[in-house]
Amino acid sequence: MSKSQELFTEAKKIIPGGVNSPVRAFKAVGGNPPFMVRGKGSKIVDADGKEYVDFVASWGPLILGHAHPEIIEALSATMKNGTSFGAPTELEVDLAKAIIHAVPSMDMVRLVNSGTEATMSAIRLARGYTKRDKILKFEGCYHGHADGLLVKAGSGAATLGVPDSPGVTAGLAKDTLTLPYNDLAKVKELFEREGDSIACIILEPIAGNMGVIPPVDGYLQGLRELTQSHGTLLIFDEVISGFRVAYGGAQELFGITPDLTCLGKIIGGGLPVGAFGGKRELMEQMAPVGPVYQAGTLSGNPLAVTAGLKMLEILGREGFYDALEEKAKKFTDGLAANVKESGIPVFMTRVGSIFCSFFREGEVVDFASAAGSDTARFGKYFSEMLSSGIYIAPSQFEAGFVSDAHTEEDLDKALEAHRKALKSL
Ligand code: KE4
Repeated sequence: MSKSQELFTEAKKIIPGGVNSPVRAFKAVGGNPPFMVRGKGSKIVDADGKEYVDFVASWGPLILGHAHPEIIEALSATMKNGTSFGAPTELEVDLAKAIIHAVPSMDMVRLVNSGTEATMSAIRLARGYTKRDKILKFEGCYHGHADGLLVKAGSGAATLGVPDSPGVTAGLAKDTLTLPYNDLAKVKELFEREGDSIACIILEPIAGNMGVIPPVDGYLQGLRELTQSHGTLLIFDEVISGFRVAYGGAQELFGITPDLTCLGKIIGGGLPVGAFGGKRELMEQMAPVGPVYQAGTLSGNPLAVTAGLKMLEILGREGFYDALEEKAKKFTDGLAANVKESGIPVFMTRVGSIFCSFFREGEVVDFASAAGSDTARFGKYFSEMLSSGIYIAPSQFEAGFVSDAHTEEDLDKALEAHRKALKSL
């Protein structure tokens, strides 16, 4: 028995499913998850000493790869002064400034500890501000595990086939309306009927939790116009896309200004963090200035803020995104060439350095079409890649991430493994 298997057996006795987040359990792809012990740059090493080229990047945060020296150095310096005060610090002001500078739709920002907290709080703010109860989300979008958002959710919920989790009361779920992603006509119909009772639309401007699905032309603009004309707030959940597809996120890439933005992952540089922000008029509804309550023991903690500050500083350097775009395009063009040569039906998507291969014929534009993928074939592909030392997300309904740390050699190795894996299907 491998060390990872031993650890997994032990873990399953005391942690549900042996994991602290369901998608890590490999249920969708079979087999046992390797337990990781260290990472450096583009590589991670498991408990049995096997090395992998990592395309999961801790589900997105590690756009610079593992254990980036400048981030480690900054953390070591901060740690010497203590780890948490539960009091305001200059570091939080600095990170707030950096975020607001990067995301012009934000006059103000509140730091929290996860993407879930960010979206949960943004929705509470939208309901408190508009005095409306209903929200609209889209099937297959995942915004964390707050009760009202576990309705037709993506990511692990879709992977495990529990998009509507038990424990979410009918009372809560009734206020969460859902429609297919990328179908503006359906949103128009809904808004004609009840737009004036909808507090907000929340969506991933680039869906990253049902695989990666870009918005179709005009979709985001259409949502912006509809919400504007009905007094509904538009919330962009940029927990994945924020600082990933551009320094200013998807809203910069597509030129659409939401009312509120949720962030996470990258802004914590690999430590627990989330944030939500928007126009001053909205954010000043938040306690202690306004009546909408939200709080957190470790919100804005010095370690996550230090890692996030350093990461944003590095991402802000000249040419970072151009270089990453070039690297990601070259890599996914290579994947596409392999697919063509193999004759296996795969629909590929990419926005910036996030990408996905849907194992199916035909286009994928929403959850229904994503769900038509051959998940058994994806499982076999996943296992082949893993045994070749390539670590990709253990689910068809997740994103792949190219990082600044991936070298030409890494990407060539991944392309060779990909070619071999396709041949085995
Ligand atoms: P967290 O609470 O996991 O920090 O963030 C929730 C969240 C919110 N919004 C978006 C767009 C997200 O993608 C996420 C979390 N992403 C998943 C993976 N796609 C996290 C991985 C996991 O659940 O273990």
